[in-house]
Amino acid sequence: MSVSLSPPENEFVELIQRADAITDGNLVERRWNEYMVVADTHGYLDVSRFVIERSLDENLPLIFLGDYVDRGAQQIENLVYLLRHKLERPEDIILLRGNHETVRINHKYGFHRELVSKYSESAYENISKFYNSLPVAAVIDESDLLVHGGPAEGLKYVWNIHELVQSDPAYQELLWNDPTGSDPGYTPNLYRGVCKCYGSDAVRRFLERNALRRIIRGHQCFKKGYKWFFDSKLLSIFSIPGYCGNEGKYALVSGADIDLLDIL
Ligand SMILES: [Mn+2]
Repeated sequence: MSVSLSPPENEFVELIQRADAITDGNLVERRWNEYMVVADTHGYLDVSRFVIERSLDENLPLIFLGDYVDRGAQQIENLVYLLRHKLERPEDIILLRGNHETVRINHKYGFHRELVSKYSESAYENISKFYNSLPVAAVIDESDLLVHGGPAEGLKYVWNIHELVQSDPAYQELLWNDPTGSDPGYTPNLYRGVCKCYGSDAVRRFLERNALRRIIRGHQCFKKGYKWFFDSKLLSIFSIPGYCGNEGKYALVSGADIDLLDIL
């Protein structure tokens, strides 16, 4: 696509409204045997380009785990790029919501400032409405749960995600929670100051109750660009290389197998 990634305000707002109108709902389900998973991109357009081009070359569907804006140098461009591709391939691209797809966090980490300096406050109002239409989780092939943060303490069954609204604690925890090796259940997330940490028992019980195989999530930077937890029941991925002196990875999932591959 050669169209500008920095369109005039009316075109930008129209793009957001078109993306809002094709919402996948809170929980997306797909029957994919082979697919790509990409974690945080945070305004790093090169990362998004790399994986979208790879998915086109290999004719694979792909799912992004959220956090498209804040922090990086090309936040508007990254969002525009991803939404254009989502509109071109609505069935084959899933954009989940991350904790940075929220108004409060955009005010703190830069996207609100970038957007209103280029466009206007009313353009940003379209964004905040659009965020609420993004799915918070996906179940692929009735086996894998994909989510930005991880399982939530109050969430018993995956299908309960359909009924959640943004203000529900479980909805927030899906976006914010982190894994921990130090306690098997749910504990306060002292590092973030919000939401919870989940341990091995919390994950095992959630997977068993929902007859799922594993969880794939983003939200945290690890040196190798990924980290396995809890006997390979949970995979954490980070896709921006060099963000914290780390490698950037995406996952290529093929049935029960997962390959972790370099970005850029
Ligand atoms: Mn995050």
